[in-house]
Amino acid sequence: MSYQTAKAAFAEWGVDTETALDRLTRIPISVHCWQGDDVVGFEQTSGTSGGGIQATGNHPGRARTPDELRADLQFAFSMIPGKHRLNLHAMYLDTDATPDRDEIEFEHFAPWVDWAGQQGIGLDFNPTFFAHAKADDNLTLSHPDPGIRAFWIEHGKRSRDIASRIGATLGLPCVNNIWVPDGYKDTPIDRLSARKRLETSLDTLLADTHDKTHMRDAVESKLFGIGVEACTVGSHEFYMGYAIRKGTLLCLDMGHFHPTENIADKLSSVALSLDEILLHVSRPMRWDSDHVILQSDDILQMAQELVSTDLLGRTHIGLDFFDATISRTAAWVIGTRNMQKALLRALLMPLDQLKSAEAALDFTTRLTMTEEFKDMPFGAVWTEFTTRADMPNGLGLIKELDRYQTSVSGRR
Ligand code: RNT
Ligand code: ZN
Repeated sequence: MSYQTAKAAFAEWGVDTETALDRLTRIPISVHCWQGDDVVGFEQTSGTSGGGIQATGNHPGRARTPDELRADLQFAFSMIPGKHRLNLHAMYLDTDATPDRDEIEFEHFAPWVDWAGQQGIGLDFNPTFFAHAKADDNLTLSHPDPGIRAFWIEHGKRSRDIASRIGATLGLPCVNNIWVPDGYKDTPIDRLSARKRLETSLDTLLADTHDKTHMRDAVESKLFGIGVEACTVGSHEFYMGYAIRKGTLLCLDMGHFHPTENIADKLSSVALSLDEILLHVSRPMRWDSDHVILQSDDILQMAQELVSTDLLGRTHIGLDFFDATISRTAAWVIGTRNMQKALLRALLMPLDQLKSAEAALDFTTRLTMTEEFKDMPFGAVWTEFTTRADMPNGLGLIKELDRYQTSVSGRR
């Protein structure tokens, strides 16, 4: 179907496809660096990611250096319409120096900032509280040993300084997201003390004031992880209370809740108590497996909530998935484009009519509309979006993804 025909079909429902396309172009998505190298990073040490995070698979072409990762990202961004962001983790430093986590400085990330400036994209940042000898107990900021806590507090402070300078240099606010793996494999006897230690460490770490136009703090909760099945110190309740009391952003990772929970449903509730939200859009399969996101109901509902609740202006959309069984660059492109497709579908919904039906308790019309709308020509509008950005679709996309993967894996 041609775009013009699709446009007319949506217009019949009172939906303007041009407005939707225009809004979609202006929604930045924070693409996570760690899909490109299986969450390994560029510290001069070996070892696995730890903290219950694990990328599985051995597909050829893992980025082994910052230059390779940047080349892969550049390719991925060239297949994703719009201007987006890169989400960097502290362990992805680019330097010949070998600073420990409590020694990192802005200079160690300068090549990333230069590159982002050249690309005209913003950066987000994350302290790395895993994949380190001092995190081997799966305890960092809540460790009973004050020396270990101090080490991680210093890492967190430095990460905030770096994130602030990144934001100031690029002229775009940098979200600095704190996730710690802290927890217990078996049932702890004193959960409260662990949570008090985490709270005190966070208070110290976040004590310095930073300009919000340069950097915003976020905290990420989790239900459980491999090795910390019995108790996660930074649970949802812990961080929801913390973020509300301290005025940080709350990060909702879609893999960090019970599988039957609807994460989209949480947005409007937390939005009443928080200024801004960070999302880690992910696809958990039975557990926090971080599969590449699809146009699944979970993602479509999340996008619909963002649009219908008018939360796009104060939600930072970050991605968090990693699959090493397929082309890593393709994973980025497919996942990010799926997030955009979900947003496009939401932007094309006749929301005013749906809201009116709901307000009138006319649930029959509401259901008829949502189900009839599933047959609308969303694909033709998406094709128009990519064509205007001079980017391929379908067979053309497969060819491009394959061409890059083949040349990359041949090279490495
Ligand atoms: C882990 C969290 C966290 C990480 C990244 C690498 O369960 O989701 O966000 O995936 O920091
Ligand atoms: Zn996450």
